[in-house]
Amino acid sequence: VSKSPEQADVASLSAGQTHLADEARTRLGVLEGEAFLARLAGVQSDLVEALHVLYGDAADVEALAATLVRAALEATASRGEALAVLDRRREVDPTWFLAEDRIGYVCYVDRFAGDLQGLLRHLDHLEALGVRYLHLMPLLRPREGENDGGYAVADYEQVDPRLGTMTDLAAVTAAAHERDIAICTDLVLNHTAREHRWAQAALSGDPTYRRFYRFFPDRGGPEGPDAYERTLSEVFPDFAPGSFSHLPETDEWVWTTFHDYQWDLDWSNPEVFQAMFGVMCQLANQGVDVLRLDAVPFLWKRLGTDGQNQPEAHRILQALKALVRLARPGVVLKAEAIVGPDQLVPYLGAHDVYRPECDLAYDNQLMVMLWSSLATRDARLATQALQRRTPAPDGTGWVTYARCHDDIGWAVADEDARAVGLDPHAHRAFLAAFYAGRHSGSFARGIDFQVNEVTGDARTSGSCASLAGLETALDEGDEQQITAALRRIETLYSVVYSFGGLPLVYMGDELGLLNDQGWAKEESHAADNRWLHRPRMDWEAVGRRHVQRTVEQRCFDAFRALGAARRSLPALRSDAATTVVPVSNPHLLVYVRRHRRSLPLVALVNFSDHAQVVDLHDLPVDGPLRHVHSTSGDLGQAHGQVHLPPWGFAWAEAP
Ligand code: OTU
Repeated sequence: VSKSPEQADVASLSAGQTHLADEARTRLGVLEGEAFLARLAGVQSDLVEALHVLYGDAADVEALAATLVRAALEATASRGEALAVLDRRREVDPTWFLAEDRIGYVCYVDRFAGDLQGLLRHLDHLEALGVRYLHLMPLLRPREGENDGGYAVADYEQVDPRLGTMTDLAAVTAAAHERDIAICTDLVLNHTAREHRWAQAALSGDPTYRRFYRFFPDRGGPEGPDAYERTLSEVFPDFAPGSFSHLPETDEWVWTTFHDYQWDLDWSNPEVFQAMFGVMCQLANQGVDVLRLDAVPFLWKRLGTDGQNQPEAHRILQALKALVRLARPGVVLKAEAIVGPDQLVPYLGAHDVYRPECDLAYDNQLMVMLWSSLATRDARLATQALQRRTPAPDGTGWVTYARCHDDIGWAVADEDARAVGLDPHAHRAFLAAFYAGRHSGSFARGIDFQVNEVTGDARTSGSCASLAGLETALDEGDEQQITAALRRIETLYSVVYSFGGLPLVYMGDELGLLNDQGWAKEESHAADNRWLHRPRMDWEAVGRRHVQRTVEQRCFDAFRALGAARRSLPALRSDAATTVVPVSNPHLLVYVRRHRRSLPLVALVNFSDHAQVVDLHDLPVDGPLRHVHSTSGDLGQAHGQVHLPPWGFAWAEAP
């Protein structure tokens, strides 16, 4: 019987393992050594298969796999006792990050607390909100000047000195772990800053590092920039047009999907893979629990495609996942892929055959549907789009959110828009106009981001509160409008907390922080209006949350109550099943969450300025509902109906 090359490599990797087995037992002790070897047995075929697809032509896969496994062993051996304990706990409870009490928060370290030491002094604020997962925005040393909010990394081995040191990071993760808060940090895989030592070595002609990036002598030729750009789409058409940049030093072109100072790595080079796995191990061993893998759709390039979601990009993630499972089984990978749902679910491992890949992925579609429903006062598009989705595979989950540090791209699928009688292009244009406040009757105060002159598409910047109408209402001093805006924020987040996924609160949303009007004053930010919604934390506003009837108190307490309710019910776990239920009232989004450890939970959401009635006959339930949490504190249940206030929501247990 002849073996496929993959099988042959797995076999010889195993043969070389008598040696490895001894080494593992010596390095880790008998119990940990056996655990490592058992994990290796579980991941090695995934690893070898992926490496074959990626590097079978270019490298000796067996040797490469052996080197990577040794690096994983090294990481296991050096992780420290506290992290070894965490790994063990999470091996026993592998869905720890999907539990009902995992509520997330995301902030820039400097904007939230000055630096990493400062962060240690502000953990109480997070604790009060019920936070058990903290995403710290990019914190490795970026290039000087413009650095895309830290997404242009000049050194993966150093923390941004303005924020602290690797030792400070380890102190933050240790302090967070004491409070059962998991720490997430960014890992930018697709590109480095042009100031990174790899890029600088490449620029000075070092052949090893020239192979880390993609250089072109000119724009022409069958595989030159012009040929690629025929099908690539632009991410930043406004301030960084095209996907290649000219280098005056060497008079050649380099691949730059994002800004000209962010050089795309060439992942078809196995040395890039090895180097990045080293970076992962280092971060994991500072106690980082979750790695947010930035811009993963772009990792593999192919002529004649849009350069996103290539099968090899998935293989890279599968190989990295296999190695992380081996080295630090308690560490979770989160995919940042802002792509359509059909392209997105595969990042959670859902291929024809399930292959472990990322554990979490951002639910961009839910976010867009929430804002769309808010603008139109109509939930039919959301119902249509959300009910036909493929669920996340077992053991994985979504990250749900209303706002993040990026703009909102109006990703409404043509098919969904048409199914509810909307013109897709017109609806996307309406949403951009509405949220930029260009539509009469709009409550929103955002601004356009990256208007694409060719397609006419526009995206939107703005904080949750300003987009939800709080800024307008406060300016007008209209108490009724202030209440409406606060309800919109609460109701949006009620979905974020309950739809199915790890909810992420974007810093400031819990206090209704408005747009940062001074965003353009910082020179390195002036070209990028996403800084409109990246304010500094307002600690006076935090103080006002203790003062009755302030905006901050009303907002913060609403978030707290959502958290408390979520923690009380397994049906609100991130991995409980979600079913969207179409109902006759167009203003309502209705969904049911089911988990074997509790009764089904019905969520009712009213996207209208007026009170609405829900008919129990419309719902898949057999009797009266039991109130769990809601805007008004009760269901107003009478004569087989439930009453929802304007912009209100209700959660109820169903018999
Ligand atoms: C990410 O976003 C980050 O979130 C951005 O802040 C960075 O600028 C960017 O990467 C470059 O590092 O295009 O508009 O499918 O959509 O990676 C945001 C993923 C982006 C991309 C996403 C990117």
